[in-house]
Formats: sequence, C-alpha cells, structure tokens
Amino acid sequence: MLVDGKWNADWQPVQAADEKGRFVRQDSVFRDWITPDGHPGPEGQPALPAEAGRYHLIVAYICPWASRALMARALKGLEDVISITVVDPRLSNEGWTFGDFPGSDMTDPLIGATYMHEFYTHSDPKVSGRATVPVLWDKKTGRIVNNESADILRILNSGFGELANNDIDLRPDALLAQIEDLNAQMYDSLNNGVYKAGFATSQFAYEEANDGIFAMLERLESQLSDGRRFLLGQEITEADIRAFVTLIRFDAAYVGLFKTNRCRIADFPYLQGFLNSVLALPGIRSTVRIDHIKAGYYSIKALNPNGIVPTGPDFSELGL
Ligand SMILES: N[C@@H](CCC(=O)N[C@@H](CS)C(=O)NCC(=O)O)C(=O)O
Repeated sequence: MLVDGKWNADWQPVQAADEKGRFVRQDSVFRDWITPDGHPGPEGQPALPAEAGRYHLIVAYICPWASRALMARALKGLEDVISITVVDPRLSNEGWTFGDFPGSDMTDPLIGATYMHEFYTHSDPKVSGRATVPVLWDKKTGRIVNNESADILRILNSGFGELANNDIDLRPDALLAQIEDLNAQMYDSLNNGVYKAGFATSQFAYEEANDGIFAMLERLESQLSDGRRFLLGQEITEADIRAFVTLIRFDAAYVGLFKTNRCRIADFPYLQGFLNSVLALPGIRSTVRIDHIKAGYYSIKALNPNGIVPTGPDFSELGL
C-alpha cells in the first residue's frame, strides 16, 4: 500500500483484521462528485461538471467493485461518454498493473502509468492507503475524482444528465428506501461477506462469514421465487447490480478460493435465473470476463501460493 505517497511493501490482500480475526476493509479516499452542471453533489460534495470525453474509468474485470461501475456505465449508455482502461487481472507485488493478459490494456494512455498506485500519487503526492480499482479519473485536471464504487454508481446514474440514457433509473425514488436497506444488508453479508470468509484469520471469523453469506443467498432466492425478474421487481436497480457482481464470481472463484463451498449459485434455481436475466440486458455480457475473474483471484499468493487456476466450472448454462 501507499504511505505518504510511497509504495511501502509487497502487495498483501489482507487490509486489516480485528481482534477476532475478521477482515476489515479500508475507506476510500477520493470522494468528489460529477453533476450535470458542476453544482455540489447530493451531500454537498465538491463536484465537476459532466462532459462527454472528459472522464475515464480505470477498472479490473476481476473486481466486483469495478464491475459495478462498468455495469452502470453500460446500463446508462455512457460507453461513448466515459472511456475505460482495464488492468491485468493478476496482482503484482506493487498491486494492479497494466499487462498482457488478453482483454487488458498493455499501457496507460492517461499518464503513462505502469502501476495503479501511480494514479493515486499523481492525484495526491502524499496519499496513504491502498491503490484500489475502480478509479473515476478526470482527464482535464489529471486527478482522481472518486475511488469509491458506491459513489461512482450514484454518479453514473444521475450525474451525467442528458448525456446518459435516462429511461433506466437505478435508484428510483419509490424504491430508494428498499434499495438502501437491501444494499446495506448485502454489503455486509454477501459483497464483503465473501471477502470476510476468504481472508478470515480464524475459524470463528470464517464460519461467521459463511453463515451470513448463505443466509443472504437463501433470502435472495426466496425473494425471487415469486417470479419477479429482479430483486425489487421487474426493473433493474442498483441492488441488482450489487448482487450480480458477487453472484457471478461465486462459483468461479469464491467457492474454491474463499471456501464458500456450502453450495453453489448453480444450485439455486432462482439465483441462476436472475444471473441470466441480468446477462440478457444490453451491454452487460461484455462486463463479465470469467477468465479474468479466475486468473485474478487465483493469483492471490497468500491464498494460493502456486498460482494454479482451476479449469472449471462450466459456465455454458449462462453462455459464458
Ligand atoms: N471501497 C472500494 C473497494 C474497492 C476494492 O477493494 N477493490 C479491490 C479489487 S476487488 C482492489 O483494488 N484491491 C487492491 C488493494 O486492496 O490493494 C470500492 O468499492 O470502490
């Protein structure tokens, strides 16, 4: 990670642990906003004005948090407004890097960076913390606008005004309370829950995380069992994006590497149907790269020292 703008040690996946061996995730550092005319964000955040071609996303297809941003960009039809670059899914000793894995970018067109952490020090020479993806970058000022995917989802949904496809609203007012409630519960038990299982440093913390994960999967399965297409009805919302990015990685990576192997998503008929419904939406399929997901997670040396990537599972039922 970075300390006062310097890369200080080989990359390690575990960010921090509490006294019971639970994985603790760090908070994001860059939290500015983008709004149609540059007026402050919803909670008064300093904001830049929306502009076609000005902003850029740096992502990793392995990463669920980055994939949320990619999904929102696709659903809001912002592919021609916001450009992207993709890092190599395999983590180096200095974290994310550009590289030659198929589907990644070999070089960075923005500042000529080799490593992700260079975008952070370019934005703030004294920055401390982890150099995570996704990053929403402003080409005009040459700095990070925001590195928190929860914010980026909101920015993409409403910050680009008429530049976006506004037939889709990922946070409709009528569902906002339900979306926020489900988001919070899914974050703790599922989205971050799989990491809490995988990076637990005690049996207790691992089992606690597993109980949370499978209770949430059962709940989502039962919620979908009335035949609705998405978690809160017939239209996709932010809650579906958040669920999808974890569910699509589950059988490919978490079941094996993170030991969340009580059962697979393929064993839940409604969750599997939900994955198909989301994948059928325009632009979504290209945000999912199972090869990156497997290569990336299984490159985490602390969990898989020999770097062997499993050949399965078979994703043909989802057409992946
Ligand atoms: N809160 C951040 C978390 C992002 C995050 O943890 N990304 C991971 C990849 S899945 C990362 O870049 N990790 C690199 C590191 O921790 O050094 C967000 O949601 O945007």
